[in-house]
Amino acid sequence: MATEKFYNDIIKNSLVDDNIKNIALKILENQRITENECVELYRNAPLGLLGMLAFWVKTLKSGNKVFYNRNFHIEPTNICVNSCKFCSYKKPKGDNDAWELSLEEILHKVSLYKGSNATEVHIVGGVHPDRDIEYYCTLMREVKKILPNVVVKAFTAVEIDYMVKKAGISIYDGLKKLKENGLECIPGGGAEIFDEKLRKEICPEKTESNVWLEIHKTAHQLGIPTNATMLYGHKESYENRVDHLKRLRDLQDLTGGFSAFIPLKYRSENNQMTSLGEVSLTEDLKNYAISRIFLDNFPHIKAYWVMSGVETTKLALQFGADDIDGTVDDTTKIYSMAGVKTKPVMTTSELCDLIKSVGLIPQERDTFYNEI
Ligand code: V47
Ligand code: SF4
Repeated sequence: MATEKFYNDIIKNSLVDDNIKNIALKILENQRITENECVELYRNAPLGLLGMLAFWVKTLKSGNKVFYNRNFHIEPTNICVNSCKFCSYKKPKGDNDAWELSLEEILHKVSLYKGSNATEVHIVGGVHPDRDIEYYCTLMREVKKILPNVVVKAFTAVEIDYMVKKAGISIYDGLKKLKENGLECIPGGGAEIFDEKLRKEICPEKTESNVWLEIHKTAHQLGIPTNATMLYGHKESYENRVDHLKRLRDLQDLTGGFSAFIPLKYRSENNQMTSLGEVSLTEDLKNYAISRIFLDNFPHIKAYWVMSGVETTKLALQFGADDIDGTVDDTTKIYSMAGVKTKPVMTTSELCDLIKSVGLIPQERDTFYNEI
């Protein structure tokens, strides 16, 4: 292919050291890179080279297209049994900023989308101590009665872990029940960082890494597609990031059930880790690019515009991302409470303009990446 030769010539004639050059040529030839090579890219690869390679990998997977969807978010509650140190969202019961929507309030919000062309509802919240799997099954059934054609993408593995433990049932039985009651896709939250030592430090009560992975594996076995995230830019090392990505790549080799990987930058306002501050835009772009390169078996890398902001999202599309999530249309407090200023709603024409502004082609999709 002419483009491949063009890239090949650039790499061979570039001034980067031989180690990086060899890894780059491997990527260009569509070969999988190792964990050590991945750490080497994080440490020593020039950003421009990473962007070129990640864009090449993205192009092989999705051409010039960038995907978006028509979705809306519902956050039933921010009351949570856990106390993750990076979380600006969780509030104790009775706090002025705490909320717990009743079933009626949630269904009222859902009914506002009748006739709206929305294809997906994303339902995620805190792990509420008084709510159980029956409650969430009822919620999904009622949502489907109101919007039968809208796909229910709901509950992080952390919420699911709590539901099944509370019900005293296995992960398999719990997920089967959720599926029978309307669950069609599981979002990628709660993965944070898999390294056990660091996980204990930043989110001590949270679902353990192996349980998070087991829930996603079981979902895939039941035919429920899922996403995966990684919270980066806090206390993790490059080795921690690579370990996280490797565990995801290994599971994807086994099941093929992940649709998208979503890097989530740690946002620092109003939480117990505020003093850490935030990493730079350079670090964000490096992370998008390396995720795209290393996760060679993930079909999509999502730049979640609500989290990253519009300008970083545009840049992420040059560094391997091929999806920007959707209209979202919500108060999406998880980020606004952590200091993100982006107003969490975009029209489809604004999403398309964002994509076109960097010379790429917008493609509407449904939750399962069928083109619409
Ligand atoms: O798991 C919490 C993260 C996640 C902060 O699957 C924070 O399509 C940054 O997973 N700074 C939930 N991040 C959101 C999520 C998600 C969002 C959009 C789409 C999808 C998808 C998934 O938010 C949590 C946690 O990693 N988070 N606090 C913070 N201060
Ligand atoms: Fe609860 Fe999620 Fe916040 Fe952790 S990140 S405290 S699980 S709402």
